[in-house]
Amino acid sequence: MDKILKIKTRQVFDSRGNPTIEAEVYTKNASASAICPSGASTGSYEAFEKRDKNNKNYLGKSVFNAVKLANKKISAKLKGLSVHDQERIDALMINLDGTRQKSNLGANTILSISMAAKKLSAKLKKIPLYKNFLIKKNFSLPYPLMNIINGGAHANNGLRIQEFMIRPDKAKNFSEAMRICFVVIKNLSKLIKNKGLSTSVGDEGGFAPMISSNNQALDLIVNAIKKSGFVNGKDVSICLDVAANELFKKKKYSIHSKNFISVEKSILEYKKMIQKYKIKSIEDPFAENDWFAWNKLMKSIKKVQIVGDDLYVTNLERLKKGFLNISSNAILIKLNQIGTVSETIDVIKFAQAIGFKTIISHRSGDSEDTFIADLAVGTNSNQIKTGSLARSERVAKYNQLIRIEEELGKKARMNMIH
Ligand code: 2PG
Ligand code: MG
Repeated sequence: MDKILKIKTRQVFDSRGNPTIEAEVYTKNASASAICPSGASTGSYEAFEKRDKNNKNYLGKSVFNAVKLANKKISAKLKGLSVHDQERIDALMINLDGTRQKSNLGANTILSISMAAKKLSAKLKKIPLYKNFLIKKNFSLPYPLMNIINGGAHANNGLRIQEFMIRPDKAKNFSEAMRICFVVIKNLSKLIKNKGLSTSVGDEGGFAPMISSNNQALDLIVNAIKKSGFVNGKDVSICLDVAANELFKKKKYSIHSKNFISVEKSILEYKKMIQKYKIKSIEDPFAENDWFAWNKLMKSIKKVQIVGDDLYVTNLERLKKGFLNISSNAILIKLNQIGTVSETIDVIKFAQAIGFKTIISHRSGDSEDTFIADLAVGTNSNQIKTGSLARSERVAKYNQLIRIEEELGKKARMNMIH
């Protein structure tokens, strides 16, 4: 048995320059480490992120208390457990925390250890990480959802919708998926430059030009797709993350312009947008508690992937509620929304059993850790959302998927998109 000897954690920094926690799990002869990501447009049902609110030196953002708890309390608790018994490791940390949203120990503290344990288990079994999840053979690669124009909380350009993404539906393999996105992004860059706008990027590596109308962003992307020789809606599809929590006030939404309008009117606007731009996927079209609006949208449109992110926060209870309410047909999966690898796997299993597409996702504050690339392959997840082809913390995940595809060789195939 490969017994856990100790846990060592430290404060490191994420891609936005904010402190985050890195955990290292040790057995006698080996160790593995993992870094916890952090979101900006967070759902209110997400698990708690522990930070030192009173530490002025780091403007309340340091994680030294979490580090202390992990190195002493959690380390002592996990000592002697088999590193391969992920469920036990996670259950012990959940019990030690004892709260609904992991507010004692912090989901960031717990998750970094949970992920590091999973990695160490794979290392000791001498298998790649992706082979240490649900799928044991017939692996498939996810379609990338590349966030090529950033708005909302991830940029300061005034764009209302947070993420304008492309998905290379035509790609027969992952390398081809990357090539298609690469070409579209390079053409988009030229188009933005030609308009005299800046090609600087937002938090997730997508361009963040100073434009404020959704349609302007969508027109740019449609033109980039065309210029690249691809057909919008066929070879390449446009997908959105509205992050509507941020655009919601008094039962009304300001998704399509600065004006707040009703759910019914917002749905009409969505319909126009879907038709005009052939949009194939919309994440968080409405706010996290507006179950009525989600259901209404599901009833009003067909053949569009509706993705719950802040709605579900990778939480099994909320997913069950959404399923009964017919709220969406896909779920975004973020490990740190729930706080352990085991709970994340449970949610993925349930989602797949009810026929939902699972989309593994980064956070807007992320790191060089590529855990989610392996998670996507190892759970047969349909898509992965991990930013644009810019900023190393985003590109690192794509590069890991390229390595996995290479390693799988002839056995590698793409997941089913439809
Ligand atoms: C989202 C995510 C990731 P954040 O809303 O889907 O793109 O953003 O990490 O800021 O919540
Ligand atoms: Mg989202």
